[in-house]
Amino acid sequence: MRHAAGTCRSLLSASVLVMALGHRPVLAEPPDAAGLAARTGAAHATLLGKDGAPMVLIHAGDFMMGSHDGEADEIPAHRVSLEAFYLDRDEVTNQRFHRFVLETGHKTTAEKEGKAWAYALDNKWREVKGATWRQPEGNETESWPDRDEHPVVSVSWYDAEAYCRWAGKRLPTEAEFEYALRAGTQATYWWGDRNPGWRRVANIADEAHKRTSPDRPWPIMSGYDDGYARTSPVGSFEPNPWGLHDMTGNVLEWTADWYGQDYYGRSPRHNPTGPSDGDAKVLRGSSGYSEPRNVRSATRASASPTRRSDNIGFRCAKTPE
Ligand SMILES: [Ca+2]
Ligand SMILES: [Ca+2]
Repeated sequence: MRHAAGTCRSLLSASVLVMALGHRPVLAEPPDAAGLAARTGAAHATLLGKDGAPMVLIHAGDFMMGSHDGEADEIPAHRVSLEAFYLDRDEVTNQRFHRFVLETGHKTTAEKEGKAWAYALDNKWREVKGATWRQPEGNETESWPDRDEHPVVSVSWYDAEAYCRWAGKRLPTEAEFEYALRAGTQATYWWGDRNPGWRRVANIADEAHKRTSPDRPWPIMSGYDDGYARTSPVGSFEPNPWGLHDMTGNVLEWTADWYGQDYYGRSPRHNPTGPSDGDAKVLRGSSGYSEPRNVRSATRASASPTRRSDNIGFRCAKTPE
């Protein structure tokens, strides 16, 4: 396992400490959660979106984005400053997405085209006929009932963007996602540089995944057992230092930005929003199928905005009014 941010960590320790002390996330809860609202600041409760999902206020600040020694598209590590924003505490669930579909009649890309990608039990990625957010594996791979609290998957970027717009929100930018994922940390992962061991920090490719897919061709976080071979209910794991769940792992998440492999070399310092156009949108945060190297905080992924598969979901952001 490589430690992508090791060299810059010591140089940045002072500023990271300042950032950590200066960022006290405020959890915005529904008005009926009066006790919690009173403790954390009731003024933020009105900023909830139409979907009622709890949002965390991420304070303005700056951080080092990318890495010095990761993949080519993560270089150079560069300082980025951001305005404050709200971010959903959790990935959008099937239950919330269902309500959106009932209210709007939205048809997902997978439903319109009759197929989606899934990781089948024979350790192969394939396009599965009939696979949609309602049945991410179609009839070809394992399925189980009662996924209301699991993250919605098999949704394209267009589906994710439509949901966030309906909810009065927007997709986070790539920079916002990495800032919120790192939550003041500069280590390889938000929990540190090492295998999490006994700590339950994220649903990633682990011993549970290996048990159901023993022939999988890529490495797992050896010895770490999060208990889930595929998706897990949102919020099943320890939150990161800013109170956000599943920023690492469970499902990859769509961001607003177009993907540019060399974008970090020309990114503006303040509120970067990605290239003006492109062929692929940025996915961040890794999934339950992700090997250790791809679980790193700096890891970038991308896909066509029409891509949908059983390891891709999203959460929404909102600009304070
Ligand atoms: Ca797992
Ligand atoms: Ca995630």
